[in-house]
Amino acid sequence: MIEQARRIIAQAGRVVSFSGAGLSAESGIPTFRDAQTGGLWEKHDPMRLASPQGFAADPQLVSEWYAHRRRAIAEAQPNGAHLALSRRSNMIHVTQNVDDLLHRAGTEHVIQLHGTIAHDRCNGDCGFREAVDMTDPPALRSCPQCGDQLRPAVVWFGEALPSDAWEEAERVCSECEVLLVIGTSAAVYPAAGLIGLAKSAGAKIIIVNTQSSDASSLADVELLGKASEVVPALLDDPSTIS
Ligand code: BV8
Ligand code: ZN
Repeated sequence: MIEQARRIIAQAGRVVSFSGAGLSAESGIPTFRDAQTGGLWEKHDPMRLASPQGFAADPQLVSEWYAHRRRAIAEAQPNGAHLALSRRSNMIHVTQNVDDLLHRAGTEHVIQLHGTIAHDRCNGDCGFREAVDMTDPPALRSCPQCGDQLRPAVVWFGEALPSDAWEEAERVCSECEVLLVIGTSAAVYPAAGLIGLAKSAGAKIIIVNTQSSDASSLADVELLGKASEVVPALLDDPSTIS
């Protein structure tokens, strides 16, 4: 299987990666699914916390949850999969992850569909935005520009994706020859729709996941294994470097 995947990548010019929480799982960042089955916040539904309604109902709780995640991300290190992707300067990386591990691995061309947890922005529409210290994340605070509340610059459930990131992701996924899908349950939309878009545009779909997912039926090759092992084995092999 991995030989077949290497051949497909070796023959391709335009290779795009599409990733989810499974890419960062081995760096110690719990996936959304794991978040529902383990750890401090297990009694809170992540999709409830990651929503405008959740923030309106209890902004203190939501900002503490993001502070908790920011500290965990600051303590984490990019794993073998992030580093292997960063060594592919001719690849474009579309991710659902709000963590900064791809960037910290030195990866260029990262499109974050669901925003970044490393910034705060105004919850109103005055446009204020600033980077936060992830090792010492700020508590709930007001916007210095308009006095509304500041919130993480991530896309919450029920909110639209940033149009520039979405349009660029649609373009690169409809023009790629190979879409390397890493560590996603492919259950959140419109992001998951990019896999079908690439497939219908003629791309080969290679999936890396520890188990089958909603995207399995679209796979040309499905490699069941850990991202930090399979992705380097796939991309670092000289036969795939065109
Ligand atoms: C919107 C940021 C409308 C916040 C996130 C169509 C059909 C059904 C529902 C909808 C639909 N269209 C819209 C919806 C509603 C909703 C949605 O999709 N709901 C789902 C749950 C059914 N979508 C939205 O609300 C979107 N907005 O539609 O707005 C609109 C439009 C115009 C104008 C106004 C409004 C916004 C969605 C984005 C929400 N924000 N994150 C934060 O992080 O705090 S989503 C968040 O959850 C992540 O970003 C990611 O996208 C998702 C989690 O999925 P994964 O990353 O795949 O992680 P998961 O835990 O699920 O799975 C991990 C996978 O890794 C597993 O497969 C596992 O096997 C694998 N794995 C684990 N370990 C490893 C591994 N693989 C390899 N190696 C390992 N070691
Ligand atoms: Zn403001």
